[in-house]
Amino acid sequence: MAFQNIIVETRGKVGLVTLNRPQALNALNEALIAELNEALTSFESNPGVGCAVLTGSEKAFAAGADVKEMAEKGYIESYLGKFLDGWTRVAETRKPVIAAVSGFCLGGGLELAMMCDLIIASETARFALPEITLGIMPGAGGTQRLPRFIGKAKAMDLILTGRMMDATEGERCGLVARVVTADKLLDEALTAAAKIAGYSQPIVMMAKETVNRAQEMSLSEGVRFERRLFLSMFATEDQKEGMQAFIEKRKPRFQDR
Ligand code: DAK
Repeated sequence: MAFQNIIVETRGKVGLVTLNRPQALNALNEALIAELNEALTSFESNPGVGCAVLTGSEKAFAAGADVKEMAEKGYIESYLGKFLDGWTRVAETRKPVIAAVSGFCLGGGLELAMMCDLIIASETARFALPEITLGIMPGAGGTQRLPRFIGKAKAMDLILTGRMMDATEGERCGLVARVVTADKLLDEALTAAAKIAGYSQPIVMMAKETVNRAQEMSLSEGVRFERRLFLSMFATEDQKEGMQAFIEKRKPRFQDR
């Protein structure tokens, strides 16, 4: 597929998607989301890719869903036409996805970043859910995911006022995993992704799935789920290799089985 709105590359075992609508600060229109989903699907089915990085430009990760595309939509037309369908693909990705965020990360852009597994931000990153200023509220998981990241008080603050939060505040309240200078952002994200991609792929995927279950389950059910998957890892060759390599003081050679 030839992409018009994103750039797709692989760097070793890392799949890299760069949102590329500079004229609209990477506003997310239907065509871009379809292309992103296509790229993620190709990474999922490629055994040579172990982790993905999703990034934008220095000025904007994404300034939200495309307001110009949305403005004239009506309810029945939107409902019947599955308007804005396909936005959950990132959250359904089984391999890890890192969001590398610089500049504006607003509305649907922040919702997209929160569907990734971790956010690495440059000092220039600005986060907001400004939908309230447009006469709507977040509609791609923002009201549900943001409080899980940063708690109810701060989520209410952001969602009801529409204000922007900088990277330092984002890291302090748990939205952002790491903050780096703008020139280091992509390197930092690619290095983290390469590290993840160098581990056993099924084990990484199980670890991701288990952490995500923590959002959906009670503690005791989650711990039980963890125990089941943990024990299953002793049926893998990679567990044998990982532990043997430790004992022999060498680097493990994981085979993804
Ligand atoms: N949509 C369309 N175009 C946008 C845009 C957006 N979200 N953000 C920026 N642009 C365009 C601007 O219109 C401008 O285009 P021209 O006028 O040059 O043609 C160009 O990008 C540069 O923007 P500015 O001239 O405004 O640049 P500034 O540096 O002055 O300001 C800004 C940057 C980010 C503060 C400003 O552009 C801004 O406030 N943008 C809008 C931010 C916003 O309100 N975002 C939230 C949109 S609502 C759902 C899925 C998703 C959603 C909902 C439901 N489902 C699955 C159900 C999401 C909704 C949203 O995200």
